[in-house]
Amino acid sequence: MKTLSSNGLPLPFTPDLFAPLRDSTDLYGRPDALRERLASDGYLYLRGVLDRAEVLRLRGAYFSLFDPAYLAPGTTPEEGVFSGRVPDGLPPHGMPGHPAHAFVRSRTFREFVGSPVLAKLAEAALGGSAELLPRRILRHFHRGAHRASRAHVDLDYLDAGSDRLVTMWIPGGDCPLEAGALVYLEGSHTLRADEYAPLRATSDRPHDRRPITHDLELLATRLGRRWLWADFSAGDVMVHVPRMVHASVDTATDAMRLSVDIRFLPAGAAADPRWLRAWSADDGA
Ligand SMILES: O=C(O)CCC(=O)C(=O)O
Repeated sequence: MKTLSSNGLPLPFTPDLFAPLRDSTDLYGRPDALRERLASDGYLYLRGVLDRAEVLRLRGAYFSLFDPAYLAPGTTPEEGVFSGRVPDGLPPHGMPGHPAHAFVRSRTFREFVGSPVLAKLAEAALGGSAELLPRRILRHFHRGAHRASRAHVDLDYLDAGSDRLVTMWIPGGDCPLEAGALVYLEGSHTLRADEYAPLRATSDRPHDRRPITHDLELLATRLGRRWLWADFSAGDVMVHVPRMVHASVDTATDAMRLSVDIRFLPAGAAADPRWLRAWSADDGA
């Protein structure tokens, strides 16, 4: 049995705790069917929606912004393989001065997230015209950091606007589970917040009430639900609803984990004002 971890806590990869995501790629291009599936499952797992080469170009453009010492000798920025050494003086991820901060403000990134393919998918998911929120997050983790996203629902971060939003999570390269993939708690979009509220007592960030917990095994066991997973490839797109509980596992591969997450609202719906500015890791949102 393999054991994963999330934020440094062990997470056994067992059938009690894990099950595969349902693949909805066959519904692609059928907006009504996609919307129905999103409502029933809380997520859509769509393979190969984006051009793989375009995603890898984005990956290469990002990793080429770093000191080459960050990348393993003989590898390309597109591969994004960690050398095992974080360059001296690199600011914390996403803070001003870190490449991710400039990258989310770049034309390359703007064009990527502004893809008509994503806009069309958002329209299908929302059932009408959609607007992309300006706060777009680039996440990047490397092996050994023992850092991942804690279990949470997006609504706890976006509760000052309409709840009629959808999130897209886009792996910036191949992202098998061990590379630090996103995992979804099955059927969790139908849970009431008070059903998982007691789990908030077990948190490595007690000062922050938004994450539910960093203990993914505890959450799954207490709620009797499994974490849904996939080995993602460059070009895949996940769509999820704002009450779906999700998290990620620690990166255990040499290839670094890169992803983009973006949110869409129905055109004209009230947007949370914190999401109307470009993302910075210190923006508190
Ligand atoms: O990429 C991650 O680890 C977290 C992403 C996320 O929470 C989201 O897309 O809503």
